[in-house]
Amino acid sequence: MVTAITSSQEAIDLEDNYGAHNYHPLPVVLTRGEGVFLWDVEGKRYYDFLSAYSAVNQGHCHPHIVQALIDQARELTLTSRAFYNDKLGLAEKYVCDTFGYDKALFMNSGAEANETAIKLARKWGYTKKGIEDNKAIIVAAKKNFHGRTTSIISASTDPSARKNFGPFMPGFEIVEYDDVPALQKALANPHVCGLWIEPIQGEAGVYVPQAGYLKTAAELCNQHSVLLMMDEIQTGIARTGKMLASDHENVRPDILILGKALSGGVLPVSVVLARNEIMLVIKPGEHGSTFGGNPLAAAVVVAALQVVANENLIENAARLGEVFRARMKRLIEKTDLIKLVRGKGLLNAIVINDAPESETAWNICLKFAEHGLLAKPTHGNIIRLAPPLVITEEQIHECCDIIEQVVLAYKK
Ligand code: IF1
Repeated sequence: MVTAITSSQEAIDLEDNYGAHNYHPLPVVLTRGEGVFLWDVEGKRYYDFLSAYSAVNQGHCHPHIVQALIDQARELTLTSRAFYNDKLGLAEKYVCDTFGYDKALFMNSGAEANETAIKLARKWGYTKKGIEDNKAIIVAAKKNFHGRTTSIISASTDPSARKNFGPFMPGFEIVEYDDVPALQKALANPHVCGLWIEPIQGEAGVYVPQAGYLKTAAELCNQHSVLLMMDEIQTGIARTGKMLASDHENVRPDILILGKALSGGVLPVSVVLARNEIMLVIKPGEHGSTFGGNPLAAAVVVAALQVVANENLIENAARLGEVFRARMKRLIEKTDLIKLVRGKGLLNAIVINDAPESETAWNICLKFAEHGLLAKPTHGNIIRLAPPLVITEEQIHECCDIIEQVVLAYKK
């Protein structure tokens, strides 16, 4: 009976033999994390340039967050919402004050928060906008990523997310992202209750819409009495150099959806925020979750958001994002392996100059790992580069040196 892992290969074999094959990880087995660093079971240290898809913006195992977790775990972890607990209200107030909303509804995964937003928008559509029964439509964007549930993938345009998983949920209309005329047309339909978008499309390869798109989308929603449902699960909590990516255009979504870094990565917590007139359409018994709003999560959320404020993570992401993109732009002048760099704050991607289906991005990531930096390719030969926001300027330069060294030495 194996009780502890002694080599990377052993861990890889175990996962391969006993785990479902729903992922294709880089061949690195991690055992410890601290701040911007991860260590594998052989003791090699890496810079983390994925941050668990932006869930560990505060850095791995942040002491303030871990302390809150331990303290609360000793007191009370779960009661269900059949009863009140003495931590949930504090966390609800904290997130409402932080993001400027009246009400919060806590769930666990990002997918669940998006499901919650869909139910909220539909019920608002029927009870407030007066949409005919079962006719509500939510407008979503091409190349979106909102999670893995059967309803959510019904709005996906990614064949690998959908193929053989039908039949699909009706009630979604898909429009081109970053396309104002398409929005004007779609939102004019009186059956539309919500526009459901990401302010920057993460999975699509950190695709940043043109300046003004979000602002115009918000105005069109207002004009047509449609709720703007913003999925900031990946872009929120300081990642893009503002608390929310929507803040870059001073847009206030009607329904704000957060997850990932809301807990600093120590446990799954998501939340949906809205004004009273929207949130209060859901009545007791109509929505919920066994674990949603548990006191352990509530204590962790407050600590995780305190770290964002105490350690100036917004300013750090904004400033170091500029440094990072400037370094990448200089690198692009020295190589034709990279086509472009794009992103905001510390959510960035480099686009590799090769066929989307080629293995170049994957092979470059293997080389990055050899040189002590972990990143993962996304669709279409794009590498997302998103370190924890606690990274220092000196460390950013060291990481840019690694990226530069690997890219300039790379032979196709
Ligand atoms: C996986 C991507 C990132 C998200 C947005 C909702 C969710 C996500 C904007 C769902 C989750 C993750 C999930 C992870 C891969 C990852 C991802 F490459 F698929 F697109 F981050 F870039 N909205 N994104 O990005 O949240 O239910 O997972 O908590 O393997 O599915 P969840």
